[in-house]
Amino acid sequence: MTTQPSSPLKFMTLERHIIEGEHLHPGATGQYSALLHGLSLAAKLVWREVSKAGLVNVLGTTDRMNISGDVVRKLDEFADQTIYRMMDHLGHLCVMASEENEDLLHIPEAYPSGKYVLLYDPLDGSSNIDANVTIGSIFSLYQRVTAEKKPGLPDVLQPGNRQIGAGYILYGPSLMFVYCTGHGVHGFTFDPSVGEFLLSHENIRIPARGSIYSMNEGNYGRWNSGMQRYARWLKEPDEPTGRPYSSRYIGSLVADVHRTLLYGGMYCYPGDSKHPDGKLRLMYENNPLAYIVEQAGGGAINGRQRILDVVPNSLHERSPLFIGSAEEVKIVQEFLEGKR
Ligand code: AFP
Repeated sequence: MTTQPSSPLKFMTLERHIIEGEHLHPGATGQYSALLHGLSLAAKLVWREVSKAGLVNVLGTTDRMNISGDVVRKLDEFADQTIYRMMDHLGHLCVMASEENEDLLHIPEAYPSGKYVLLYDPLDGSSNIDANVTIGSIFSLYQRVTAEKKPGLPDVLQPGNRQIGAGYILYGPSLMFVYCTGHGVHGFTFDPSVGEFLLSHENIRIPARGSIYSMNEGNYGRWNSGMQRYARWLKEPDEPTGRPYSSRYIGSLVADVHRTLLYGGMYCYPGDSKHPDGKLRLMYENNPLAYIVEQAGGGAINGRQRILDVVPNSLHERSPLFIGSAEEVKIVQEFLEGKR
């Protein structure tokens, strides 16, 4: 007996999804789509290397420190160069900036320059690499704002609310590409048997509330009193509010935020007495993730204001981050403002 599927099977590749997205913008030239396509190709190349970690000589550190004072690992360097080389010759970018490089990354003169700007964190959570824990790449896209021949800092130092797209790639048990161009947040899982990213998480919406919190509580003693009160509140038993919450902390921001996006809850990286602005980078980590989480119905603040409204002063500036379910962000904000 043959059985007919009750509804036709729909396989949506990332490529087709990007093109369908382009059709929502009459007059689109395809340049923006080409950028997303380039990034998805870079993801596969980085994944190829990450998935061999442990077998070939890609684990461990280089002898360099990056601008943030972190030791550069071999895979950091590989991911950084792979993304740059994949994107530099497409003709759609005018400039790039990467968490691993102190200065702007200009497009070589031999290649045409375009109207878009790319910021990226090539390998977030890289201190987890050697333990085979999920890591990721994060990217953020802007439109060029300067008119001079050579693009400059103003093109890159734009507030997060000017992003025209953002996404991340997760190198975990499977390879995932999650992106948003202002029309919902969509997740694609790589199917190695066909070599394609296939739509697996359509229109992700973050639950309005959650019962998981994620923070490095080793820093508790250096937090301000509002943050300490909040951390204690999360652990107090209280049935009506679902407390105590569960604690989960991977230590790869991109993976912690991905879990928060799917399950709901709260991720916090506050400033403390030693590092008043925390550890995370506004341009490469906080802005793209805030854009995605907000587009999925959640929120992201730095304790004083919405992350996306912060006007950046420098390429590598750090900022506290409180990101997650809309209701949970309101609660933490009340603690930080001393209202609880
Ligand atoms: P790396 O990419 O240098 O490993 O930075 C990772 C990170 O910025 C973020 O992904 C983690 O959530 C955070 O640092 C972990 O840092 P702590 O050790 O302070 O919790």
